[in-house]
Amino acid sequence: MAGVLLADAQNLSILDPAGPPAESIRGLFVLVSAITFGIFLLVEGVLIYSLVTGRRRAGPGDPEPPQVYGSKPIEIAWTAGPALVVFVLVLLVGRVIWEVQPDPDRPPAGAEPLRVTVVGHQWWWEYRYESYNGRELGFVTANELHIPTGSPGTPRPVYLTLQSADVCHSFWVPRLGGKTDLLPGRTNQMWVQTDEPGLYQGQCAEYCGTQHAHMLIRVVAEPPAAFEKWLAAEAAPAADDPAGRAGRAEFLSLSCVNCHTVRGTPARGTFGPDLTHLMARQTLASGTTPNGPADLRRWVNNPQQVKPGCLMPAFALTEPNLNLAVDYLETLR
Ligand code: HEC
Ligand SMILES: [Cu+2]
Repeated sequence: MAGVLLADAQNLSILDPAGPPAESIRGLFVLVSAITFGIFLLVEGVLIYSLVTGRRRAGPGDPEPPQVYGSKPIEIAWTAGPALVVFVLVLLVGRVIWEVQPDPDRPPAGAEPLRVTVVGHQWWWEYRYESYNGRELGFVTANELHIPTGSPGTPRPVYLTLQSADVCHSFWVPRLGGKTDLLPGRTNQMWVQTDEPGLYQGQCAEYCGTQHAHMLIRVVAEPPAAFEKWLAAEAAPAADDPAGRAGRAEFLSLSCVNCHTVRGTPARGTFGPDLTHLMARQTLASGTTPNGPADLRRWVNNPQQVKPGCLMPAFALTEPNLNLAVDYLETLR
């Protein structure tokens, strides 16, 4: 099963943070758990003590334990105590919100961040690369978010602007940061940052329809030089590979162009993922299945078999036409 295969490297633990916002959240989780566990022990301790000392003794004519009717000190204690606890929790949470929320008036630490607009779609992710280090980017890609890693002393923050094209979604990569919703008609912000290269996985965390469970998030963190290389490759228009010419004519004659963009060709649809550098992605359909020639062919032949209910229909292409279209897609590196 594709799901199992892709779960190989999965580490979705908030207890293993890889950057500052996730560290703040773990700190809060541990502290709040400790406070509430302390309260639990206290309450259970008093309860057990009372049960033991106040229990009915054997033997006839046993006197009842002393009865207490109303007590000002106790009333004050159990009002002030919890109020104080809640007040402390509010302060702790307030500090963490301040730490994980980007504030336009508070410049980021370190270099001018990478800025990406994330648009949630049923059931895939659109990534609009806006700027990096103060440099305009202006290209769109899908489903695999690449970010640069920092190093001690040189943090490389990534600022995400979150929007939705349809219903509510939620962006959650536990090792990088907390859940932030993508809501129609509203723009949210979050930031992530890490010094550790690697693949960070996540999941849409707000039920958004049939294929919500196959709306996986993959964040590839790579050292700045490798990231620059990826940026340059992604920013370029699609390759014009002679091997794909016949396929390209076929692809452009199909309805694919109404939903997909291939930069540098007349295909300018925006309903589905940008396919300009499709083969640079490790997975198809938002982490649903690996990306290789056979998987790609299976997908184009009938996406409904791979991701039932997804918003790309099956086209019943003839064998030769299917081969041509897939040959072309394979040249989009
Ligand atoms: C009605 C709009 C529509 C049309 C027409 C359409 N697609 Fe799609 N396509 C989508 C959507 C939506 C997705 C994302 C599905 C998902 O992951 O849930 C998608 C996904 C894909 C993907 C996977 C992209 C990725 O990054 O995971 C490929 C490849 C693809 N389509 C190829 C094609 C080809 C080839 C055609 C023409 C034969 C085509 N599509 C026609 C809407 C469309
Ligand atoms: Cu979703």
